[in-house]
Amino acid sequence: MHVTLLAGGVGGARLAHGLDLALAPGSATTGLLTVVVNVGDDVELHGLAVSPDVDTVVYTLAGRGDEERGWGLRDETYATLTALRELGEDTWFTLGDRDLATHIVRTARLRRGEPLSAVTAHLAEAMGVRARVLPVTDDRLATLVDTPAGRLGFQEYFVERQHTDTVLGLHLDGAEGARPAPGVLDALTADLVVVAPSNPFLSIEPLLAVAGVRAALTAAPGLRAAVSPIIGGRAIKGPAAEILESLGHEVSALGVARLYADLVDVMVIDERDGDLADQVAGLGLRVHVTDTVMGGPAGRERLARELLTLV
Ligand code: FO1
Repeated sequence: MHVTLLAGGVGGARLAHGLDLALAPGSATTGLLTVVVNVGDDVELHGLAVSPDVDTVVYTLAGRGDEERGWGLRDETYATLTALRELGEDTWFTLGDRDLATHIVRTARLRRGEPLSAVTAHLAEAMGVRARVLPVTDDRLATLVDTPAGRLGFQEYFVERQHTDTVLGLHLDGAEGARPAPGVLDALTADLVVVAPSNPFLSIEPLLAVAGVRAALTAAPGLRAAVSPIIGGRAIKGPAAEILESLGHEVSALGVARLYADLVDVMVIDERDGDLADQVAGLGLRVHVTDTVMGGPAGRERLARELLTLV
């Protein structure tokens, strides 16, 4: 079976890990997993090209991610960051020593003219990742966040200011000219395309904004499912609930289902939201109600296996 996951950072990476385990050689359903990842949160720091969502997916699939934080590498040290601080650099973005090696390699290869997709393939292979990890575009695409304090860069909003500003709107800088990276549109012809329980505005919208992606998902020949990132009116992680609210949407799995109603066939909602199932079905969607909280690898694999049975 061919499965494609549209993913942002932490939530996307956890489901990617579950799907990778569920499709592994020797399992009941073997297959190829492609993860198409957001790059709207990419940022240049200390002269280095950092792709946080791409790295979160790669590190998690490699089994090297810091599971507690959800991002970065496990067992990190911070000698370089300390030295940078002593040299007067801003160090609000926590870059570990080993993580910095990733950004050094990425920056060097990009400078030599390699596209981000090729660099990502190299990094994923070097870390022993079986799945194909594709940044949605090799072109520049930057998510900018409009707030009462003005327009902020994504990581300025998310990490430096700890997503405390009210989000009034989003601007996807470069989206008009961004073309899908090689393999992205083809990946949407998979047997199953899953929209991860990532932030619909910060993580999924930048994927859909790349030329041809929304149309390819709308016309996808396989089964399309989305997993709600909102459970019981709250997000597991991050500001999804606050952004739904400030942009005028209902803060619930139903509110998320309304955003995706024209793009997917099945909406997967948590058992705590079972009372919303009829209203979600009323949007013309199939509804699958289950435990969507992915704790450790076993929970991720269980949810992934349930997704595979939807096909
Ligand atoms: N998120 C934080 O909240 N604080 C950080 O200091 C931080 C550092 C960081 C370093 C490398 C990396 O790959 C991700 C990192 N993240 C950090 C997560 C990152 O900001 C993601 O873009 C968001 O979680 C949105 O997906």
